[in-house]
Amino acid sequence: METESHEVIYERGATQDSAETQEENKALLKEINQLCKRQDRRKPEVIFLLGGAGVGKSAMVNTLGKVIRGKYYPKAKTGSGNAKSKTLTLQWYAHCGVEDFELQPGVLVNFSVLPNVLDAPGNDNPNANELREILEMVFEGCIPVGTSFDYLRAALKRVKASGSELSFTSSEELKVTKVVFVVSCTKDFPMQMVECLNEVLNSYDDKTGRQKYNIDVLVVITKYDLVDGQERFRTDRRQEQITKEEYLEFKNKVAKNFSIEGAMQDNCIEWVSYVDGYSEDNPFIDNIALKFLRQIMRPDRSKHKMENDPSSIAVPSRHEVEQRQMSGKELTEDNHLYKQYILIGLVFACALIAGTYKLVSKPASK
Ligand SMILES: Nc1nc2c(ncn2[C@@H]2O[C@H](COP(=O)(O)OP(=O)(O)OP(=O)(O)O)[C@@H](O)[C@H]2O)c(=O)[nH]1
Ligand SMILES: [Mg+2]
Repeated sequence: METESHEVIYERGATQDSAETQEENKALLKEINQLCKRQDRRKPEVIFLLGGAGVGKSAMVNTLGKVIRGKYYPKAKTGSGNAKSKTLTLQWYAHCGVEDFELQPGVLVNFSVLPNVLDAPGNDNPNANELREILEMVFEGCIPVGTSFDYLRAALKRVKASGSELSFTSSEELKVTKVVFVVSCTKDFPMQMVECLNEVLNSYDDKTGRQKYNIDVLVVITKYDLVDGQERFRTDRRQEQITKEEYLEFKNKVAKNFSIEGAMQDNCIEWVSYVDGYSEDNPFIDNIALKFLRQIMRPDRSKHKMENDPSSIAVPSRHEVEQRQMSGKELTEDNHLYKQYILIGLVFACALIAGTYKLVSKPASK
């Protein structure tokens, strides 16, 4: 009897929550629509999903598409979640994979500025140098969509062995503006990947002294439904679940390694995806994805707004410094020569004066 009444209370609570969340979701969609219409939003963000294999990057793309179009229609292939990557090539999902004919009429007016998403294969044990090079190439928009990552890694090894460099051209459209670092709370924290990302993002231009990339990072912790007590999401719970304590420990690692302690709300999102077989409408999942879109599209998320400021500290490049040192050396060498010539000239002049004096003074003494 007692159990029955508990269930009734839980159900009622869940329904009330769900209705409220549905209302909130409608308001969120309106807000995103306003963000799309802003004068200063001329171009879509380019989001790069970075993370290990099977953490749920492709499932994220499908979930974003679902909340925009209103229907779950998976375009990105998802895997089994084990170490072998399901996504094999660099994938591009313009406007989160949504086409304008799929939109519900009147919901999003200026949808062409919704983020474009780059999804790549995950790698749990990356070679640090290789990952740094690949990240730089992705950020600069140098890897054509569809490129196999196995091919890319092999090509990098080949050129390194031959002492040459890969030649590539950069595409403005593909240049990354935001990195979404995807970590699954059911997997180990990818410490090495975070270090590589930080190294690349902190690198600076030799000429201007500015950071090379104006890229903002947002962390997404996926598979939050697998944490004890998160039944409202009702997704694929056949996977290994974790306790609240284990989750908190993982979340602390995220905060520490990304240095976002005290600013978690703005920089980290607890995420649940729609997945194949568990794609029935769930306002709680929609709510997470809509809040993510709002966060990504917020105009104040830009890392530094001075990117168009032409002024910079005038520091000579290493080449220029070497040239200056060379010419300085030549100057001092020239100086030495010059002094030597004067000295020799003086000696000659003295000898000449002495000789003339002797000549002049001889007859006088006779
Ligand atoms: N329970 C649960 N399962 C999820 C979630 N997101 C993804 N999955 C499952 O995790 C597995 C891997 O998901 P993918 O989206 O293919 O992962 P990925 O990061 O794209 O992996 P690669 O492309 O292989 O690098 C699939 O079986 C998904 O169904 C989630 O939020 N909750
Ligand atoms: Mg994938």
